[in-house]
Formats: sequence, C-alpha cells, structure tokens
Amino acid sequence: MSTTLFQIPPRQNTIAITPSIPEAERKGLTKKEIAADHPTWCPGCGDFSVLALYFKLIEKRKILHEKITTIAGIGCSSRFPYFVQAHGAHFIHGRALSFASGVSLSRPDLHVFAFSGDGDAFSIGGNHFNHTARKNVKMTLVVMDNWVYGLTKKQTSPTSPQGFKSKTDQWGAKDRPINPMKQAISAGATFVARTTHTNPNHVLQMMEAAMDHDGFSFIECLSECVEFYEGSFDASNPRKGGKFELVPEAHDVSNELAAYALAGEDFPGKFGIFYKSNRPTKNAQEAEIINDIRSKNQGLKDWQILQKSFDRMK
Ligand SMILES: Cc1ncc(C[n+]2csc(CCOP(=O)(O)OP(=O)(O)O)c2C)c(N)n1
Ligand code: SF4
Ligand SMILES: [Mg+2]
Repeated sequence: MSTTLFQIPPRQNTIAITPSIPEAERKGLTKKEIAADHPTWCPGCGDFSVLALYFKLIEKRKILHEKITTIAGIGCSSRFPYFVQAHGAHFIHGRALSFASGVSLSRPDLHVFAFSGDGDAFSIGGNHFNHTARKNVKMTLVVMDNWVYGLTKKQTSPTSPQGFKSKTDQWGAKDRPINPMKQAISAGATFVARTTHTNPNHVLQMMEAAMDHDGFSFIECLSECVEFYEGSFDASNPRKGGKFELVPEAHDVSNELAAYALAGEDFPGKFGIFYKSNRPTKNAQEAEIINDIRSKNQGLKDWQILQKSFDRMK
C-alpha cells in the first residue's frame, strides 16, 4: 500500500526573489506603483497627508518592494496598509506591534513600519506599546493621533483632552489624558519624535530619521479628524493662527529628563526629535543568543536544537 497520503509534500510557498538586475542598479518605486486602492478616509482627514509622505519616503529612499512592510491594527488610521501596494497587514485592534515584532525579529532585513491611532496604540494596545518600547524591537511606529476614536464615530480616546464632549462622555471627558511623548520616553523607546500632518516637510524628515534609527522609533503625528474633532489642532497650525515651533537646537536628545520636560509643555508644545539613545535592540540580542546556540550545536538543524532543549526540560 502506498504511504503517499502520509508524506508531507515539499513546500510550495517559498518564493525566491532573484531579480535579474543587481539590487544597487534597481530603480526605486514610484508613488504610482506603490499607491493601492483609493483611500476611503473622509475628505480633509489628516491621514491623507501621512500616507502621501510615506509614499514620498519610499520613493525618496528608493526602498525596494520586498524590503518594506506596513502593519496596522484597527481604526481609520489603521486602514493605512490597505492603501499601500506592498507587503503588510491590517491586523487585530491594538495588536499591530505584536505582529510587527514577529516580522521584525524574523526578518531583520526589512524596514518595518507600523501605523496606529491613539485608541489602537494607547487604549487596547497600550500594553503592547509599553513592551515593544522597553524591548527596543527595531521598527518605526507612527501614531496618527486625532484625540478621538474616529472609525467608531466619536468616543473619548486616551488622548482626548478633559472637557471633550463625545458619545462616551456627553458632558465632557473627565479622565486625565495620557501624554504619548512622556509614555514613550518612560517606557523605554529609543527614538521619540513629534510632528503634525499640516507640516509635510517635517513629517517626512521625522519619518526618515525614525527609519534610520536602529531600535524602536516612535513618532506622534497629529492628524486631524475633520469629522469628529474639527479644529482640534488649530493652535499648532500657523495657517489657522496657531504656532508651529521646533525643538530648540540646544536641546540634548540624549537627555531623558530634558526630553520629559519638553513633553510636558502645554499644547501645542514643540515639534521634532525629543529623545534618542543607542540601547541594544531586541533583534541584536536575539541574534546573539541564536548564533551562540548554533555554534555550540554545530551539525544540528534548528529543530534538533529545539528538540534537545525540550528533552532537557522533561
Ligand atoms: C477588539 C476590538 N474592540 C473594539 C473594536 C472597535 N473599534 C474599532 S476602531 C476603534 C478605535 C479607533 O480609534 P483610533 O485607534 O484612535 O483610530 P482612528 O479611527 O481615530 O484613526 C474601536 C474601539 C474593535 N474593532 N475590536
Ligand atoms: S472619521 Fe475622522 S479619522 Fe476617520 S476618516 Fe473621517 S476624518 Fe479621518
Ligand atoms: Mg483616533
């Protein structure tokens, strides 16, 4: 009798990318090639600007198609990966960072970008935010902060200011909002920056700096929800009579306390890089452990090494 039924067929799903042109000579992607479906955001939503600048970043830095991945949770802002014609995932609410951590640790050659809303990142995903930051997993997280739950039509979010009237706080929000910059610094993020969708050059500058950072880089990007919180960021927009002020040149980005003090300024505060440090990444630390174990177990396949450690635990 044939045993074919019980044999595992060879893997069919491994795609070997063997471009005929050497990598250095390949042209980067154009916006036209990377822009996917028509974004379904409301006209005027700040998220359009963040998406356009992400395209610009990919174009400017000539990032190849197979070298970038775009990951998000759930929310208006988290629809982001739908609109990018490249590898990525629109994942579970609040879980973008756990998914992105897996991608980053298993594929260190990729630029991993995660996009979240204030609810996705700091309510349901608050736990993952803290742990990804403290572990310093290499990736860039852009939180498109609109101070409200947009997708579910106006509930109070963790960044909504006190007094904000929403469907969950009809008489005005009472809870003290979290400060994303303070939270990122204290949780251990090694790159912490702030920008706003109304200043495209600055958004691009922050994205580039974040991408070049070896570690968990976090950007809070103010991104107005014109439908449920119109005018929220006018005070930071010179075209609406507000002021956009950069982090002072004298600011020492390696000084955690100075960064914390900047984060504590009243709105609209400052924009730019608040904090940056070079703590070892989770990626580097894991790679070291893996290489060490492999070298002590030469001749064994990875699964045999794993089996050996399980056997030891019996
Ligand atoms: C487990 C789970 N809980 C709740 C929801 C409902 N939900 C979808 S998006 C969202 C909040 C979105 O707010 P935010 O992350 O700020 O994104 P925005 O829409 O404002 O960009 C909520 C509560 C859900 N989809 N899944
Ligand atoms: S509801 Fe708000 S956040 Fe959502 S697409 Fe519309 S303007 Fe943007
Ligand atoms: Mg929001």
